[in-house]
Amino acid sequence: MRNLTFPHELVSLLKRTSKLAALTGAGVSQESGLRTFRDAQDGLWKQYKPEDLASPEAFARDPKLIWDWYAWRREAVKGVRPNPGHYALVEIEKRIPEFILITQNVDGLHRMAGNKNVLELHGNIQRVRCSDCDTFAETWDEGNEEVPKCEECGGLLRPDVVWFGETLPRNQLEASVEAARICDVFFSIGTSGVVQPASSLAHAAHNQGAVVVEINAEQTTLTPKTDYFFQGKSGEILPELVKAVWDH
Ligand code: BV8
Ligand code: ZN
Repeated sequence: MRNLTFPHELVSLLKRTSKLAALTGAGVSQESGLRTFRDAQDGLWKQYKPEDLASPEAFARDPKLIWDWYAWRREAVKGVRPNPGHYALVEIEKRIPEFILITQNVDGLHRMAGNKNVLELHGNIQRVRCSDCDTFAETWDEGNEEVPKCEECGGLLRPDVVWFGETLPRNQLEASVEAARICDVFFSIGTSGVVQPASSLAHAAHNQGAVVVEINAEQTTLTPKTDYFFQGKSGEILPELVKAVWDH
């Protein structure tokens, strides 16, 4: 791993900042072996675009297809572990008093790695709820031919994620808008910045004068507005940054 050097003023800013917000996307989980949202489809699912499956319309049209897609993705998540990028964010939470981790990811890997203050803007694929009465299901019969039903009301079970066209959980969204408004430093990590309203958070932070740092494998529409852009893998860059700021 090349020895990354970080601009001195960024290192000293991170040493003294108390309010840091980080927004993460699928790129942070890529090195855990989870394909990013845009290239998540393979095998049976290759023929579908994720946006066409992750919607209430798709679920209404073919509940079993959508249920099976999420069952396949739950299995994929079961097999993966947090990577060094996730663990670096746990280190950052330990060292920065008012750190908040806002994630678009539904894989639960940030909490698994040990982050406590996590806002899951798009839900969590491991949680399953009733599509009618919102009761959470702890267990369900995965194996049979049709979509499992709610024990309370008989409604169809669904993953507890936010589909395209659905509103984000109010309290998570409000807390993340507030975090973007008051932070001194805003990190955007492993996200293409395509999906709204999550992607508006970095712009809001920039507009209120926060220092914006982007870590991503490719440039994005946010890049021109950032104060620092590190191109590469978050699982390599974040641990190096933690070392440069806090470990010596
Ligand atoms: C809503 C859960 C409306 C489901 C997801 C305003 C403007 C424009 C559009 C809209 C808007 N408001 C609403 C919309 C429509 C829509 C939208 O944004 N569409 C997009 C396609 C344009 N938004 C919505 O529908 C949202 N709802 O706003 O409600 C409303 C309002 C009022 C009343 C009623 C309704 C809901 C959006 C949530 C959708 N659900 N997930 C599921 O997962 O199945 S979003 C889904 O896509 C993922 O969860 C993920 O969050 C997102 C993908 O984005 P990324 O995380 O950025 O992933 P991506 O693959 O794109 O990028 C990865 C990046 O990482 C890449 O840049 C890559 O280079 C980089 N990378 C790869 N490897 C690495 C790496 N970087 C570093 N290291 C590496 N190793
Ligand atoms: Zn129900």
